[in-house]
Amino acid sequence: MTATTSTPAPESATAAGVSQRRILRTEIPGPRSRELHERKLAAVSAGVSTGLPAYVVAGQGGILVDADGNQLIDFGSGIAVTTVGNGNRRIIDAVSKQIAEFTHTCFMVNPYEEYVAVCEKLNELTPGDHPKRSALFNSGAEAVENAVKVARHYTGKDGIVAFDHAYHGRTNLTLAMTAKNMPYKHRFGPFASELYRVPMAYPYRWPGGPQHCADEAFSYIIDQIHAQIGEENTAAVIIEPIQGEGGFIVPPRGFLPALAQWCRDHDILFIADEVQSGFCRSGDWFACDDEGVVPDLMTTAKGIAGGMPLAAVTGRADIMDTIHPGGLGGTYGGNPVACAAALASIETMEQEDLRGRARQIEATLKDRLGRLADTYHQVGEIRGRGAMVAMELVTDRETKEPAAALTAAINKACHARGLVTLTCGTLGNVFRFLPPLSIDDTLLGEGLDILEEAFAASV
Ligand code: PLZ
Repeated sequence: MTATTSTPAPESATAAGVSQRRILRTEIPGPRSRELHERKLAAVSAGVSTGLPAYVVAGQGGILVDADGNQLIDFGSGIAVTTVGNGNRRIIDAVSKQIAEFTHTCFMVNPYEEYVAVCEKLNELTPGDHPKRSALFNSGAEAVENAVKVARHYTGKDGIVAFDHAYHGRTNLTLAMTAKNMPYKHRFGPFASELYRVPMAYPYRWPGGPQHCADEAFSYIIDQIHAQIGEENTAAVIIEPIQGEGGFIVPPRGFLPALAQWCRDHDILFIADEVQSGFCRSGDWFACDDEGVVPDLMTTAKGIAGGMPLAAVTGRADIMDTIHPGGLGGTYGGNPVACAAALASIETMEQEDLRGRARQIEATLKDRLGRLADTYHQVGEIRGRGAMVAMELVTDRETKEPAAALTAAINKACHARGLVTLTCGTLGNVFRFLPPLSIDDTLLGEGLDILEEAFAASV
């Protein structure tokens, strides 16, 4: 089965080099990758694991080339990072030019235009017409840390509310906000204090049923904040508008606007963590756009700079500007090469309508996954938006018992066939799709054919 329409990959994605075809020359991983993996085991901490140890030597559009010359179809984008695709001509040119000019000054010492231009773009593209300011950092976790710093400083309050199934990073403060124990938190505590967790509005598993999820979750959460923390002690509520690592959980319509409004009514900041869902991934610039939710602060990273490390906090000018000069920063934050990549990546998103492309990918994914669901009772739910779609697997649709072993088996079977796939979910039973938006329809269709094969071979 292949996708019905065939859209050629955007021009800048296929500028040179790697053919957009899956090629299997050896088993996966092949001998050269296995050799490299031996070296990895001897040199790299065991704590840093690799999902598919086929060592990459090149990448372009929807293809990753490994050390044995295999060409793998990429359905992961390095966890939602290479949204514009590897080998993007605009990024290569912008980064090469910037490297030749200068690579680093530290913006806090000697400033440069690229940093300012990225902040201008962020202020323009993020939700809301109000005056905004941004600050740049290196990683999603660092952006989240800084959003919390800003929220506490501005409100003079300590309490931060995060959700079940949340993922916000691996630093000590963000681990306190991340929900899942294994592998993230296990024996890494004690964690930062004044972090509180409330249930997520998770329609598929909401005890009262999906139709009651928005209202019941909202009232339960605000009651808990009132009773256990107190609005007057709560600085911010932080939420991923579509949860990423926790299982691509999409809150029901109405939940996010109600929560944002309640926060506004109680002088609590509403922080949207769009590190994974942002920058066209969900079919909008940001997942908040879908229901017109305007956060006070937003964190971004990943897709912003096409693989160069860059992250940001963007927020209301009155909040961001209460911080004293020197209160925010870091040696590398807003590195000029990363900023050049961000400007090129945002230009690509604008020029090639990658929001539209994400929606086309959503239609193809949902159509093909829907057919899988007609065949296999293990597909419990298909959800997500744009090129951020997942299926939750269960052993039985009635009991909704999570099928983590099956999820892992299908993932492995995809890998063996040259398809780079990722799983997620607190219970390890969610299969997620995060292809680069520069993938062409033929590769997307072939990847989904492989998924069907892998599913059939694993059930
Ligand atoms: N907030 C919503 O998705 C990173 C992590 C993978 P960093 N998600 C992928 C892993 O196992 O480490 C993420 C996210 C959301 C924050 C982060 C953290 O971003 O750039 O990894 O620090």
